[in-house]
Amino acid sequence: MPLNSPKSLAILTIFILLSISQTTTLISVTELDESLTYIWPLPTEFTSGNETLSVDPGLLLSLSFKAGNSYIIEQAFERYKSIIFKHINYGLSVFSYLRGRTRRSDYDITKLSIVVDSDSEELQLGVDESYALFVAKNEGQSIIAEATIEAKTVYGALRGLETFSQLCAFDYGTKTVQIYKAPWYIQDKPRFTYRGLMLDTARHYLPIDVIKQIIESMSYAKFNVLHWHIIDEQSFPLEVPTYPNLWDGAYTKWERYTVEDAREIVSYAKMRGINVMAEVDVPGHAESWGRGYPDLWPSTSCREPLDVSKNFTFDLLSGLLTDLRKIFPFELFHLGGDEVNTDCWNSTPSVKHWLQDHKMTPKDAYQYFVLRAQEIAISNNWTPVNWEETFNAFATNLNPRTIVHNWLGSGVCPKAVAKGFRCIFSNQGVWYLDHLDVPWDKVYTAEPLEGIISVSQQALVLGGEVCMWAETADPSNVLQTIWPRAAAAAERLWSRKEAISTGNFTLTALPRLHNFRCLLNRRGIQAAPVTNKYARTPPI
Ligand code: CP6
Repeated sequence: MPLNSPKSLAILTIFILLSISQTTTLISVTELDESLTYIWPLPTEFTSGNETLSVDPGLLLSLSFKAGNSYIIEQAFERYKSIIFKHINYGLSVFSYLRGRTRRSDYDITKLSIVVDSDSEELQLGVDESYALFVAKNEGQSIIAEATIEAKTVYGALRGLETFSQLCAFDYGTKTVQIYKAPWYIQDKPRFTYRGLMLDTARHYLPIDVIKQIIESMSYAKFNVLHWHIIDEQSFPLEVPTYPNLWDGAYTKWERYTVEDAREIVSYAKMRGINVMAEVDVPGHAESWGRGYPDLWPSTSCREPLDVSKNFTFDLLSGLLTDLRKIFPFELFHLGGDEVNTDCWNSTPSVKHWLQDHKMTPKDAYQYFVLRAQEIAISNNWTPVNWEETFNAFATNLNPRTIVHNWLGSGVCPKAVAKGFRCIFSNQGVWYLDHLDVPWDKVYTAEPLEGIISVSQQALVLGGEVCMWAETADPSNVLQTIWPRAAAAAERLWSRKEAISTGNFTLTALPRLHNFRCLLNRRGIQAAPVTNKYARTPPI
């Protein structure tokens, strides 16, 4: 083939373009304090050494899984490989290889072994997320060093992969990936089973790609539940096949999720070990439902709470939840129940008569609505979660399986667990991410078990959740608002209390969080600076 033929020119052009696109973008390196361990959240137990091991960019996966292949692990391995070796120039390594510079034998670690006990890929609350990770030299063997992840489930293996990726550092001098401070022996498991982040897609619509980016970033901090507050009074962005006018309540027809979109989010999250808990907030916060079905409004001047007096309201709720059941396999379902202002039930004649006929006060009707909604959720084989007002108003009548979701201050979890209910901690004073004035250390020092002394009652606190209410957040700022403060909560929820609660946070946690924020940036997540007080000191 002559060198000036169109074909060879095309090949040459492609090669040049590839080489240019391989030019690495370098992000400034911060000095690391050798005495700290830069894994976020901090593992339960670990020891490290002072060796440096290089990692082969052609790293191989050796998976031992009872069920044979695991698509979840294979895909995760590929994702992490592209994160770890992001700066490795494959385009030129073909030539380096021919020159004999990057043979496998040049690297210490050429293979990652993952051993998983269980043959199930079922993802539910309480799935075993523990793992052990070893990275050590193998004296006198043909393999120079070994990296091994052992886990009970594929989801434990995913957590181990994340930790492994955080050990890998790109060395800007040699342009290779290195693991410092080897040998590593890590045994890790979460402190709490429920580690959530709430997204509100009703105040501002979030496109699927943004939601996926948030889910991907959640997995970096080992979160395991995405609480999707889909609908609220302002908009109803979800397709509901049985009641096809409901999504008339979306802002526009472009700002909507089809059933397929929602399924895609659930499966994208599952691939990262994250459950999706959907929320349908009733009977308050539901004005938008009536745009498609005005009968749900008590009257045109009273549009929420939903009309408690009509059978249609509960028929629709039942149809809606039955449709959602086919999308959301997670065992928990959030029924809201917060901020219900019943005044307008009393001021709407038809509803007022209904209340009188049934000898109900507006508060009784609020309870009646919440309990009927719970029955519908339970008949769909869901465990109901409700905001704390429901517990505060009629605790003993709630279904005993109810999980109480805290938000008003820190008082309710101690009371709920004393009555035998399970609880999720989301104190708005510390874990509402839209409160921009809450500094990272206030997020970090929030303690879900505060005020609960009995060990058996402590066990009823499933964990906690940071909430990203979206009145003032949309795709332009949502990631910056979530990160890095959500990471502070993530370490509180994952790591042992004793390991992170002692010492001077400015010395022990802040540099590590700063480093994790930098990791998010390197991985393409627009996390904001940790604090405007942590300016870098100029070199002397
Ligand atoms: N929307 C819904 C909200 C809030 C709640 N529920 C909320 C209330 C107070 C603050 C932040 C958010 N915007 N549906 C409360 C659970 Cl400060």
